[in-house]
Amino acid sequence: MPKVPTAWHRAIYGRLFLVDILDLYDDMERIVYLDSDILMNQPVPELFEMDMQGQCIAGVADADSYERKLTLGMAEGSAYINSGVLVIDTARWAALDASRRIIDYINSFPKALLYPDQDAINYILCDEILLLPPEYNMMWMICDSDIPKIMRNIDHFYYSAEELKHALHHIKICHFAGHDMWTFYGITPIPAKIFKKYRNGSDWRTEKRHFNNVSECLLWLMMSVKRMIVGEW
Ligand SMILES: [Mn+2]
Repeated sequence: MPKVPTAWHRAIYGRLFLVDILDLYDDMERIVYLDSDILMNQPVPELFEMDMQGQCIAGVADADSYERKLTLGMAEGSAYINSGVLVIDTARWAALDASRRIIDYINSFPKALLYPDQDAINYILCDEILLLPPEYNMMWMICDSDIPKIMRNIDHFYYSAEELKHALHHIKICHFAGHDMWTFYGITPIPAKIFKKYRNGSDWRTEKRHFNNVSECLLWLMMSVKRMIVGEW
């Protein structure tokens, strides 16, 4: 098991062992991995059927990709994807010995990696990544109707303004990365709406909001003020 930086739980490494574990039980050609902080807004059978074009994994470009590639010394044109939604070609993964190489990379890195599993997956499989359209992993930080602002925030090599706009209105998978969805309902309006839609249809619709610490509470208060200024969502 690789070392675990304090900000994370060792469960982040579970995705690295899926091919090895699941292959023991079945002859699986493809795995679709989903984080626990995502909401499925539409069925996605196409992820199991699409042409992987010979690549090992598919995913959506991460919001921090530009900075992470610089830090890891990756080529500017490489894809750097978020590891919360991954489509894995199991045969290719096994042929590349990906689990072992990714873990070795994490352990050999002198300092703790910021996003250990994600950084290592991208570094080791940099030539083996197929980009998915952004609607397959809409992270709250790019769920903003201000498209030029999003374009400044994410790596401009990946998606056009038209693709981002389309994704915003056709979200298939919504990812509440970095914040508990049940505390913040998403920082931005669109994820908040999606979260409320599913919460209101569930047994937890009357559940009260709870905070893990004072800073979460302060952040929520600041957001509430912003909501009062820009309008309720
Ligand atoms: Mn996540």
